[in-house]
Amino acid sequence: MIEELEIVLIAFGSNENSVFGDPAETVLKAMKIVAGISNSNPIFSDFYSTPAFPKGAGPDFVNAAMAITTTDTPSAVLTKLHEVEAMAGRTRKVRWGQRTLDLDLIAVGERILPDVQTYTHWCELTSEEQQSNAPDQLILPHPRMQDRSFVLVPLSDVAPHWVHPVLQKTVTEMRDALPAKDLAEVTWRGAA
Ligand code: PH2
Ligand code: MG
Ligand code: MG
Repeated sequence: MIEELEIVLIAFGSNENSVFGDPAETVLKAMKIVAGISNSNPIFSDFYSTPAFPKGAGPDFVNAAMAITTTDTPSAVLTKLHEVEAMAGRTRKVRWGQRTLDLDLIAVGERILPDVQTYTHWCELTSEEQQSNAPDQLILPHPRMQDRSFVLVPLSDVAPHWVHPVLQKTVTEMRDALPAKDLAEVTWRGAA
């Protein structure tokens, strides 16, 4: 049987030094490790500086993204990403607090997980509800990807034409639909 290679979109963020170095060194090292799990040539985004969300939540982040391919299940990929976070010394303390390394699984191919109803529930939470509720299962695509310039700007380097399976928009279209002030806050800081 020929297993299907699926595209995996991953977002990287750091706003605290880790055992890998400063935030940019931490993200780069993590990207190189993640590249090792790809079944084909991994694609690296450029690096961006972004103000912490929510406002005032800590130092600026370095954000980046990657597209890899895999035959692994989404949960196997997530386990690997958690292992890389642990290698960087990540401890899960405060949600949305300062973090040495955050790897977010944004999408796996066209998959909608666990199902459209659950996806839609998480997608439609108000911003207040989002602060106090975190899903205990993997939701794909990432329910907040369409709102976040620090995800969509790097992602548009690596997968501009990927189409969101529920919203039916490309990464570029989602990025360009964001408020101009959100996009202006994302500053290019160089190639990986
Ligand atoms: N990640 C968060 C919370 N806030 N802000 C920015 N700018 N970049 C991030 O990657 C980020 C954030 C939770 O993972
Ligand atoms: Mg995150
Ligand atoms: Mg995360």
